[in-house]
Amino acid sequence: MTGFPGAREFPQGTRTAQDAAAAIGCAVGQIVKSLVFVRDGRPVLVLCSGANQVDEAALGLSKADAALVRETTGFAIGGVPPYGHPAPLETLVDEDLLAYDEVWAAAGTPRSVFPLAPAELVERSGGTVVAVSPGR
Ligand code: 5CA
Repeated sequence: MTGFPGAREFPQGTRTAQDAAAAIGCAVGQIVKSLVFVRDGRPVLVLCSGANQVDEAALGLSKADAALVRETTGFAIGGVPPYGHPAPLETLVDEDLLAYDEVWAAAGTPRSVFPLAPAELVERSGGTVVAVSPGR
């Protein structure tokens, strides 16, 4: 948990979006899930609201396994931050996150999260804003 301003540590754990929302006392939709998928053999990071599910078929994505998550982001599942990875990574940002003033993302561990404005999330991740469940 380094380099993420405002990061907070929760001993009870923030491994899942539900855990994080309960610890912080915010809506589950305000939690940023940093999920790694594969498309055309390349990793794609989806920054998804904790309230949503990525429609893998609609976006042409398949789930990465734990080893690829680690290799791609440098972090283990449960603590993957939305940016600050070893190499640039194609990134999609769930449009529903933009409805909030503040969202919270993992700060590199399963017990730490940090707050930021959604516009900052888009800017720092270099992500493209999309509907993660188009047609729903
Ligand atoms: N710290 C929390 C909130 S910021 C967090 O990291 N949530 S998360 O959603 O970004 O990370 C957990 C996600 O990792 C799960 O939703 C699931 O999609 C994925 N995951 C969990 N176990 C595995 C696994 N064995 N292989 C691949 N992905 C997994």
